[in-house]
Amino acid sequence: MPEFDTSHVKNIVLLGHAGSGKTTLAECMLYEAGIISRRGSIAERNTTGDYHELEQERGNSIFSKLLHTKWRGFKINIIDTPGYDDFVGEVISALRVADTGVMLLNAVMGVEVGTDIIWDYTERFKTPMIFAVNKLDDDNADFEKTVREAKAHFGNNVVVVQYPRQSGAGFHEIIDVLRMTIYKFTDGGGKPEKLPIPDEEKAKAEELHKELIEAIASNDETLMEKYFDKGELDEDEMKNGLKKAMINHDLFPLFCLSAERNMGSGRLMGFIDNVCPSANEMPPQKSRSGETVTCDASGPACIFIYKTISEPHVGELSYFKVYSGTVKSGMELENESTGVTEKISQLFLVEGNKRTATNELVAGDIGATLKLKNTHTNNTLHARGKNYELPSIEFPSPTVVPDSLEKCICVLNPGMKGCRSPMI
Ligand SMILES: Nc1nc2c(ncn2[C@@H]2O[C@H](COP(=O)(O)OP(=O)(O)OP(=O)(O)O)[C@@H](O)[C@H]2O)c(=O)[nH]1
Ligand SMILES: [Mg+2]
Repeated sequence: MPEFDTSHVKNIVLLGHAGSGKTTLAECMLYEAGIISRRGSIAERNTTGDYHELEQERGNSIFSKLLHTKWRGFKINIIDTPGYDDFVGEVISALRVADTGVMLLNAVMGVEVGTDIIWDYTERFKTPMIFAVNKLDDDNADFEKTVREAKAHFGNNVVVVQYPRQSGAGFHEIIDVLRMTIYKFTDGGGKPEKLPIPDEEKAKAEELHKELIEAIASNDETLMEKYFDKGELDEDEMKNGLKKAMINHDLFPLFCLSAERNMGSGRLMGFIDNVCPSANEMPPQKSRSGETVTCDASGPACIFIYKTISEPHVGELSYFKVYSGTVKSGMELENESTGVTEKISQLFLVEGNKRTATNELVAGDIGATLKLKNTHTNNTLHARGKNYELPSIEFPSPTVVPDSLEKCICVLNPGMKGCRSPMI
């Protein structure tokens, strides 16, 4: 029996302009779930995500990283992506397999150019999206301005689920208008105390709660009728309505964070567990020949390779998502693109540069395998007797072909045509 079935696996991608705090947030998520015992930081060059020397030197992510965490009965696969536009290929391949995007907004800078560029890709994939306003502990943070900018750029479908009671150095309280509670953190962050909303915040919280309900109800006729009848929706109705609206790309709930102080990541993970769609709640994939590939763990095995890297002393590591069936170690799968039969000898759960062997991965899950003979990014492997080939990731054309560099980090467009530089 797998530890998590398909409906208990969530795949999220962390997105946002460079420096918005994605890698720091991923670190909080791993720490809160007990996957790591100490929270690394960008300054100390010891985060789980930014493990490459070059990333640590620059203080920026360059490659996307697969991480996973377990939170209250759910497995959350997290893909941390680089924010710089130069590495947008990493964002696109992650969006191909993620079921929800978490777009970080820097509360000091508001919506930045990188936010807009990445947003355009999320629109193409119709990825369900959450916004998370980060760096609320910064003295120059401006939550209201950030929300105004988000609505101006991405529409009024951006709905506030949380707002900070204060920002800057004294930031320690988040008011949640879905749960109608206040989360109060101690200096070290982590697990907050849940308290009733204080009297002086009640009017604002109730107004935002009403806005949230109306936004949810306006996307669903049955909920609208219930709202007219009762003047309220209960928490489950709101959650289900939000999920449906997120899947349809109609609503984008907005949360509050200070990743640096580890405030807000637990509630965000709870929302991912309870509201964000799992892969079997998303529209099914269609193969090139028009067949529907249903995300069902008991169906025929089908995996899609979204990224391949060469690891020193290890060889080729292929990252994949299971789109159908259950992949087990020892299984033989056919590569529709190259025609070879591959033996999946080892399966791994991934935590940055650490790998844990596992025996099986169910439909909807993401993992990695080693040493495939003739399988590359964009290939589909499937059970014998099928001819599934899933749509490829379309990488943008390179604007510069780096033929004069000594070494090139080929992440913008893996296998870039015309690139003659040795790769690292
Ligand atoms: N004050 C404050 N600083 C933060 C917060 N979150 C992250 N930072 C800092 O912001 C800088 C960038 O953080 P990262 O986590 O590397 O941001 P990123 O989005 O992963 O950046 P790229 O990988 O370059 O796209 C680091 O110096 C962090 O310590 C926060 O909540 N508050
Ligand atoms: Mg990063």
